[in-house]
Amino acid sequence: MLREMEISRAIIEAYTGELLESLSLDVAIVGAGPSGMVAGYYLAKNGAKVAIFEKKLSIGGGIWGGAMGFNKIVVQEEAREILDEFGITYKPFGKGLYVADAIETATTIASKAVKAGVKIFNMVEVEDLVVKNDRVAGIVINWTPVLMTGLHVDPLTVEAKFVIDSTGHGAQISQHLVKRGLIEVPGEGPMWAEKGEELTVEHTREIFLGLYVTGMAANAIAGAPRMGPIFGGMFLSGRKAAFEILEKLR
Ligand code: 48F
Repeated sequence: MLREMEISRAIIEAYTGELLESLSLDVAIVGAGPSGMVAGYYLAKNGAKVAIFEKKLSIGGGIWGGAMGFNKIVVQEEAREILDEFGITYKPFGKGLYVADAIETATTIASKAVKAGVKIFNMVEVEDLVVKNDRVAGIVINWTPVLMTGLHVDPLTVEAKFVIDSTGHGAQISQHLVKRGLIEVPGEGPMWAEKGEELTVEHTREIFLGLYVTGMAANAIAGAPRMGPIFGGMFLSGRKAAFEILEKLR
């Protein structure tokens, strides 16, 4: 017999079990865009306890639309090995550029990350950071619809040894330290693809004890140029953050 109550119980038990299990993490990643999911994959694959919190219903961030809705992305030679690691198909285009399908890229990275052990909590917005003794020690979470509707509902907290701000262009998580006068975020500069790609990886780092930045958030922190629909820098940035954090966790 199909009992509605049993369906509800299955969902609630499975979800709350994973949420309880994720209340204390090695790494809490904020944002399920390319840099966050790639970081999560390498962290989980190498034994870290990691979860991604994504405010939207869908994962993938800026991957889906390619550019202007042409759902293809470009990846440069330096990051080809990451496409290979994930098993994403691509075609060469000119010298040192590869074109991949945006839908295949988003779904494959997400699938590999989840199968590596990353828990993804979608529809959960990170609204603040926990900071103790001058170190980021966790995240403050709430349901996205609660924040969208402006309901006065207090949040919950997840503790983490490291937090990664992978929230893209606005570096939304780092902004919580800006408003407390703890760091400065100049915001990203105008388009310059080559420089932007290079600087994204260079500026992927721990900007405050316990807080890493990846992808476009790393650009915003550094005032580096935006680069449009080329994604190699996002992938390399996620991988760099993962390996630096793994080293520190050891
Ligand atoms: O913007 P996004 O894709 O981040 P990224 O990894 O990649 C940037 C590229 O997609 C593209 C580009 C490069 O060529 O310019 O834009 O830097 O993904 C960021 C994710 O973070 C989520 C947001 O919904 C998106 O899916 N996000 C943002 N703020 C929060 C959040 C928050 N406060 N809590 C939870 N998720």
